[in-house]
Amino acid sequence: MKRVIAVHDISGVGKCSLSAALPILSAAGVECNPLPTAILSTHTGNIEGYTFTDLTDNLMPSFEHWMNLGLKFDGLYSGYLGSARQTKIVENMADRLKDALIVIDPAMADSGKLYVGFDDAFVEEMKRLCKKADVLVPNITEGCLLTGKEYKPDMSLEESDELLKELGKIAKKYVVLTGTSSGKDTTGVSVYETATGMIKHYSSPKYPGTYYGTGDIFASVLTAGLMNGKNCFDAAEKAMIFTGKAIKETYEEGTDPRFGVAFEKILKKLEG
Ligand code: PXL
Repeated sequence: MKRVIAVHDISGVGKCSLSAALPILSAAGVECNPLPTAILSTHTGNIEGYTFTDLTDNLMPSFEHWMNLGLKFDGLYSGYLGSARQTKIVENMADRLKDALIVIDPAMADSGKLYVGFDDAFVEEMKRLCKKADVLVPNITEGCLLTGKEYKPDMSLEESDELLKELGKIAKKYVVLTGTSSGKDTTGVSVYETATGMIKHYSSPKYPGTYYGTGDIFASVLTAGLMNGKNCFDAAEKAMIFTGKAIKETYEEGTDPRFGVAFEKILKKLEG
């Protein structure tokens, strides 16, 4: 069985980060070893009063313990980090896991804005970490921050292709850019292969509202697909379809989208 270290926070409510990575990778038959970066009561998006406990000092000792046990890891999958110092720690892990696929979601911003708690200095640190990515998985806002391009809410596919190519100078093998769109009723993903310059676009219906945690669901299904031997284009398409279905379930249920999407109902689609 393939084994992946997942370096994300755990938010008790919100179905993002490790609360998505663990069930999704497990359902897809991949062992997920969580390395929590912080513990929060909820995610930080549009919710007041959340608690935050930083776990920076636990990261390297846990990793060293796993190395001392002689464990082999097939992937390192990082997402929301709890402090700027954690970017260097994850870089160090990436350097030491020579045979692992490094998947980095620079989870720090959306809709043109940095998440609460992050600043320009963090973006600079994240830029360095992203150079370690075999597969880099930013949304449009994060892509703009990583490349210094100005954020525009409704980028055309031509514009997002330019952004993809710039991001391709950072990532080693693939860039999977989320939130690209060919029209106002669609959202989708674009995949860029650095070795060939090939770009493919996949699109899905767009639902009104902001659905929190969907970036983490997407990146987790993508990572599972890559671990299970899919190529990056097919893995990204599958992840988009899965995330779209989870959003549709939630939209139809009419629950508060701040508390996450109903991916549990469709987890079985990841089996086999
Ligand atoms: O889904 C991204 C994410 C992860 N973790 C925390 C967050 C967010 C987005 O707001 O706040 C704690």
